[in-house]
Parts: sequence; structure tokens; C-alpha cells
Amino acid sequence: MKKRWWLDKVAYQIYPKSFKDTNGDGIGDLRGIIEKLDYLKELGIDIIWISPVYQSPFVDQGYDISDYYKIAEQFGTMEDFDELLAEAKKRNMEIIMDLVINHTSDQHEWFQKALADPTGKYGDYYYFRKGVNGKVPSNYRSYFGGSTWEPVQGRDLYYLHAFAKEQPDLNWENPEVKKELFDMVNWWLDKGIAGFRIDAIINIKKHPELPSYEPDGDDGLADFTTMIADTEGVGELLEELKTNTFDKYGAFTVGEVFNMQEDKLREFIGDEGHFSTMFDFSGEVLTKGGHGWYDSPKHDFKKWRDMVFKTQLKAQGIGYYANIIENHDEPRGASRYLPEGLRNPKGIKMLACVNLFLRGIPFIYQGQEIGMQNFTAADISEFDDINTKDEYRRAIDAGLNKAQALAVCNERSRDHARTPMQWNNADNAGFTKGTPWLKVNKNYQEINVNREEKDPESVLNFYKEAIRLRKSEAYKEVFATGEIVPRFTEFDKVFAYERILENKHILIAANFGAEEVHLDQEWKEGTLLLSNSHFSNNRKEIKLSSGEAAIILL
Ligand code: TEU
Ligand code: CA
Repeated sequence: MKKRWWLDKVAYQIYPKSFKDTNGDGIGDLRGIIEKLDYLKELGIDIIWISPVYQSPFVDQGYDISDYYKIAEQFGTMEDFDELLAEAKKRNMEIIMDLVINHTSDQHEWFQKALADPTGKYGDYYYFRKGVNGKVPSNYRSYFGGSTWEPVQGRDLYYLHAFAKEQPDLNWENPEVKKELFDMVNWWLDKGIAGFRIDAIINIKKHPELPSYEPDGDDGLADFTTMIADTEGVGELLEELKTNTFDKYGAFTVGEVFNMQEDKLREFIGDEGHFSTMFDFSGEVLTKGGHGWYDSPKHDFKKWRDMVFKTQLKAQGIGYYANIIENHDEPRGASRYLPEGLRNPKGIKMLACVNLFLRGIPFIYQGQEIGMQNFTAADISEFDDINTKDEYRRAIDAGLNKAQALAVCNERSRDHARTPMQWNNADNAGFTKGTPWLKVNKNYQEINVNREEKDPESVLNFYKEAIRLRKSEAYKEVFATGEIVPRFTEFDKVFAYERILENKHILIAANFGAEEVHLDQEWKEGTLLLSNSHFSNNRKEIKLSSGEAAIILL
């Protein structure tokens, strides 16, 4: 039986490159994180997930690791890391690392040796295959566009990469690979980190024959996920990983799992599951599909709300999800989930209410707590992200003009989440004294930590209040483990649910619509626990203005 010590905790994701720069090179660093630990403590954070800080050529911002045992020079040293860990512990906070083990960087020593001798020991660390009739071995489309097969110069050989060609996939069928990875995981756990967020993990199990599939686009390719969905046995690998590593340390693990087979939830997050928890991407995935961002479905409030509920209900009696509205791969939650008229402090606080009190552990992404939003690029060159550049090209290839393709990226780019953290109203929002690696959002004069700390009505202070409520002695049990029951779903623009434990009933209700709504009166005797405006429940009904949210104890 799992010990779920983390259930009444709140987690926070740091994207180190954009968090805080202390040496003026324009790149956030470990010392910057140390500097801001008190800020996070004050916010109410217990667990910090740090996106990759390992040595890397940064083709995919550190998700391409060239040495698992080294800290990237830009970010600092192993001494800095150890200090960060110690300083976090002093404050009773836990650190979890990013575990990127589906692939390495092409600069990793293993891959360099494999390239030099594909038939030798290290060749079997990756997927090298012969071409078929002078062409690629099979027809998968990589996540970042084009074939997943990259030719090896001077030979009739290709290697497999689910993501960029600089991210070759590791061969999890090879016991030596698993041993190397498990040793590495244990090395980090021995240091005293609490666990891992586990990257792209569903991709580690490949179909043994690596077959081709019916093309799903004009490029003659089929999505890599088609093969993954057609593959059995990822569970065995995940169990092996767990028993050889996490289990020995009681580690906290959160899986980044897309495309899980529907009936496997218990195996993933049940009492004996592969992970402690995994992110709920079900709402986010609603805007995936088509041939790229340019022809994928638009956000639809009702579909999103109903999907969140469906997922929550499904997990009940099985396990707990990790709940997010944004991360480093997504646009800002405020820009995505709020209608244009509500992308203001009131609306942003409302969004916080519906997200933070769901069943499961909330993960706040850096800047979310101050209400950071998307930016508008005037030109594609303002984007840095490899994925955004690929999606721009896909849009152009599909016949969109430049302005239209740019608009697509302005809506969906991963860089929206990667602009520097806005600390104050000084140059570059106080993120760096140098030139930031990615431009600061123009709205930093208004949206920044320093200003919001002083403003009792700010988004930041609301987040603090909401987190305090979630973790309060009186209610932490009901929020952590209580049942969830969707409410008022007959209202198309209302997001409301009850959390119930024994005789405690708490209603979270929010109005995403432009019109005022009147919900029924059974709550009229309730006690208001939290409100994002001037809610008065001393009346016969619950009346919520546009953008209003209330949390009421019955
Ligand atoms: O993302 C994995 C993933 O499944 C991708 O589909 C992701 O959603 C991507 O942003 C597509 O738009 C993880 C990391 O979170 C991401 O930053 C990395 O680029 C990727 O793995 C490769 O390591
Ligand atoms: Ca720096």
C-alpha cells in the first residue's frame, strides 16, 4: 500500500533557465533558485520540481542530456546543487528532479560511441536499423516533425528518435541500458532528492517489429504515438524501474504520461501503481489532434470542464492525479482557459480556485501564481522553441500564410511559459542584470512579484490564501482525500464541484460566463471560506457575477 505523504502538499515547477539569473549571463541558475526559496516557502510550497539541470547541448532546453551525472555549466555546479538541496531541506521543502530516460542527447558518450561503432556494445544502447529498399525502416513521424529515423552517414543505417534527431531513443530492451539508468536514478536518490517527474515515459516501450502504419498525413508518415498505442509491455518496464529504484527510497514520482491505454489507470497510479501520481493532461489534450497546431481543435470551456470531471471521477477509488493548468510545454493557463474578457486578476483567481481544490496534488508552474500570460510575437524569429519552429513550418506547408502561421504560434507556443519570471519592475523584470536569453513579457510593470506582494488584492496574495486554505488543519483532509462530486453541470459556463469527507461538505463554484448566474439555495447557510470578489452568501441563493468564484463550507 502506498504511503501518500504528499497528498496534502502543494508542488511548484521551476524552469531554471527562466527563473532567476544571479551572474548576469541572461540565463537562470541554481543560485537563483536558492535565492528564491524563501519566496516559495512563503507561497506555501512543499515540493519543487526542477526541469532538467543536467549537462546538455540544450537543443531541447535540457531535455537532451549529455551527462546524467553533471550539472549544466550555465546553471552552476554540483556544489550549488547540493547547497540547494540542503537549503530546501532546512525549510522543510523537497526537491524532485526531471528524469529524462526515453532518450539521451546525441552528444552523450554512449551515443557517440554507438555512432563510431553501431555494431558494438553501444550500438545496442539505441535503436539502429537497416534501411528498407534504400529508405527509412518505417514511417513514424517524430513529435518535432519529420521522420523518426535519421540516417547514419556513410552506412545503410538509421537510428530512431521520437523527438528531435539530437535526442536518440534508448533501447530499454537492453539489460545494460536499464542497469546504467537504474544506477543513475539511485545515485540521485542517494543524494537526498525526494523523487522525480518522469519525462515522456510512455515512449520507452517500442513495438518489437517497429512496423509501418497507414499514413495519416500527406507526408506519408504515421504519428509515433500510433506505434506506441499498438505496443504492449510498458508496464513491465515501469515495474522494473520502480522496484530497482523508487521503491527502495519511498520516492515520490509523477509520470508525464500521454496516450496511456484507457484501462491501465490502476496499474499507473493505483495503490501498487508504477508512479505515485501522474499529470492529468486530459483537458489539455482536447486541443491536440489534426496535423499540427494549425488545424487542431480550439479550447471549449464545456468540453474542458466535463473532461476534467470525467478524469477526476475515474481516478476516484484508484489513485490521485497531479493537477495543472500549465507547464513548460504549454501556453499560459490564464491565456488558454479564460475567455478574453476574464484575463484579469479576478478571472485568474477564479481559475486558481477550480484548479487548486481538485482531488489530487496541485502543481503550480512558475509565474502562474502572479498571473503571467502569453505574449504576442511580431515575428517568428522571436520564438526560440524547437517545437514552435516545427509547428510554424507545418502551418506554412499546409498553405497558411506567414501571418496566419504566426498567429497559430502566438496561441500555442511553448515559449509563452518560458519567458523570464517577473520579479519586479526593474529592467528585465529583475530576472537578470544582463540580456535575457528570451525576451521578458511586456506586461511586467503590472504583473510582477514585488508589486503583487504589496497589493492585498493581487493574484499572488490570493494564491497564498488559497494554498493556506488547502493546507489548513481544519480542511486539509477533505481537500486531500475527500470525494469529488461535480455540481451545477446543467449551467454551461459554471465550473463547480463538491469535496466531501464524512460530514464535511465544501463547494467550489466558479462562473466562467459573461452573465451573472444564480445557483440553487441549498448552500445559503454555508460559511464562506474563500472568495475572489465580494461574495455575500447571506441570501437565498448563490449568485455569482461573471468571473466570480466562491468556496463555501456547508
Ligand atoms: O514532453 C513530452 C511530450 O510528450 C510532448 O508531446 C510534449 O507535449 C511536447 O511539448 C509537444 O508539444 C517532454 C518534455 O516535457 C518536453 O519539454 C520535451 O521537449 C520532451 O519531453 C522531450 O524530452
Ligand atoms: Ca546565470
